[in-house]
Amino acid sequence: MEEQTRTVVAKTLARLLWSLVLAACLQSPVFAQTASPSSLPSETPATFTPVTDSFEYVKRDVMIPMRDGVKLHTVIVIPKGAKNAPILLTRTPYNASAQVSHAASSHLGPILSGYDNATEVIVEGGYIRVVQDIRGKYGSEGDYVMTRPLRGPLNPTAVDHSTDTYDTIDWLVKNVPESNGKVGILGISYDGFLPLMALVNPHPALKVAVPMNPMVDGWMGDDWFHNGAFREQNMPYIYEQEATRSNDEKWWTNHFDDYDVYMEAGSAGELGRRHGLEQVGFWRKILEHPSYDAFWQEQAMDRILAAQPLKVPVMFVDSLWDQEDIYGAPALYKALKPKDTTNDKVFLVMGPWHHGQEIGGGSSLGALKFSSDTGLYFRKEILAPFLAQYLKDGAPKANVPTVSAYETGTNTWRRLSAWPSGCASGCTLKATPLYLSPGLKLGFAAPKSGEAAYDEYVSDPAKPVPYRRRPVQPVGYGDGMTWSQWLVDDQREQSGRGDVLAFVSDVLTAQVKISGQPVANLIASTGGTDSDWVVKLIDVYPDEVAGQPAMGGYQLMVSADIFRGRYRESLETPKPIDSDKPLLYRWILPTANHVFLPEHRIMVQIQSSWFPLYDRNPQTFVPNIFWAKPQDYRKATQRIYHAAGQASFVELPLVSTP
Ligand code: PG9
Repeated sequence: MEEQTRTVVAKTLARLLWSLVLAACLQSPVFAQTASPSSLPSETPATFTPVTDSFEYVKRDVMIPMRDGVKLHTVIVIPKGAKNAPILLTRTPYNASAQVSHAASSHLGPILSGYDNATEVIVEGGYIRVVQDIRGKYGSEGDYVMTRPLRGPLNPTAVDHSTDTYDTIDWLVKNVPESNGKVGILGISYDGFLPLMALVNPHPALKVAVPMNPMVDGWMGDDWFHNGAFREQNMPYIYEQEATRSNDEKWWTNHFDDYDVYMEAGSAGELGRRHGLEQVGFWRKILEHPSYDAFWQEQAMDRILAAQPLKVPVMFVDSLWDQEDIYGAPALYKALKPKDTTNDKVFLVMGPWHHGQEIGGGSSLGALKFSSDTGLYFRKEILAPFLAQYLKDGAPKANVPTVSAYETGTNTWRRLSAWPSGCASGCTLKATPLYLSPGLKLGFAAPKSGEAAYDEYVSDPAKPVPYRRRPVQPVGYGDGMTWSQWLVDDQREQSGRGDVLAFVSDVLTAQVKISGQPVANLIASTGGTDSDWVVKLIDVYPDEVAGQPAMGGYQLMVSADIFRGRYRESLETPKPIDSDKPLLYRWILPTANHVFLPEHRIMVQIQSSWFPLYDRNPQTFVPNIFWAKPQDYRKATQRIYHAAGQASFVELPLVSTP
């Protein structure tokens, strides 16, 4: 028994000892780590520092304070070893970091290639590249307002883009020791509107500005409306731009064909309602301001800048087939050139491009082929020397004319001293009516009495004329997207429709050259009480084109626009139209610099919808088309008059050479 007791006691002690050893082991760090699978240490360091010694640039991310305390996120890319280098600034709502990190590369070129970066100009020029998020977007603090108006009635705060640019430039010249203290600002579209704001009370270090395809007047002819017709395919832009700071919320769709998306909802207001778009401020402002009231007039940049002293040399860049901002650049030139009494501050470039194409390949646009890379020509021969003249210490005066205008049709750059001027010397420019005539003819002879007075068509809002071949893609860029080419689409599709009138000239025996803005002058009646009118000036190619079979019979729009009939008497105050009464509708079409070649014909197409880029006019007068009800949309018989005393025509800016 004694023996047994001893054994039990020994076993109990041994067990106790073992438990103590085990407990001690479990508490030891080594044991604890291997025993718990959830505590496997992360292989990612708390912070990672890339090794960039071999890079040809240094990138600094900074937050620059504005006068109201808001800090704006700014990326500064400095070529390594730079000394006395000028700064090229772009301010953007489209993500500054993305604009300077297009590729993961140690070289400058790849990281800067992309939207808004005229890459070779920046890299070869040795510029310090600065890109800044505007207030309220991406990495910047503050509130976002769409194309934030200047301080004043539309902006009661103490800050706007002119003050933000001023404060930014002030900081840059004091805090970037590698710079020579000279700053240029450039950008495309929204980023082209922002350099316009920089010209209001400019910082003394701002030496030059290049607004490319700038948004200037959102109602007259840029992004939001054209002559009162609403560009509803831009609703997704407003949604994504304003729903969140970083454009994370994406517009949703339920059809492959945008034609169906916009038909299904009825009015633009209803489509917005179905997407919850009234939550965003700019959409509410659009709904409240369908007409050209003070809201639009007071933020039109051509009006604003015409009232400012001209201090900084500026080059406006226009794309002749700009599918987004076709109005802005020529309007700015027209408003500012008369103030340039020394003829050394206001310059204009017009190229055969879509929106922003000048910073990319410019050898073709859609089916059109130009015989050289017009984008490269712009960057190398115009933009680079122009920027250098004002920004680089000791650079020579650039050999850049006041106006560099690409002439489409002949595919030639023209160096001009003014715009519109037709040619460098020895030619005349005269507004000349090209008349619509009976039998769907077009010519320079005015209509005679006794001929048929009009042609007519039925415009049915239930079957609006598609502005391009269906299925209609949404607005967008990237693989497979052709939005940027729509202005050069073949118009044959439309000229064959019963609700489109196509007036055509005889085959030309001599060239017809136009330089400037054609004017649509329609005498028309509608069976409704409101109506849209679309006039398209078209170059019809010969039936067969040597070397370019696909261009045989091509119908190329050269200048075209829409006019909302309710604004016939006043752009500010819409009025119902008297039904079936021939009335004058006159509006200015976009700029062209085109030669209709011999063997070609000229065509004018007229229709009453351009859908779904533009919202449908219900053809019944309602106070606000955004809220038109399904029963308001009615068919109407449209008549286009071409009688003596009731002549309809397109006034061409015709160039004649002796
Ligand atoms: N066309 C675009 C835009 C400009 C200004 C306001 C809204 C949109 C753009 O390409 O930036």
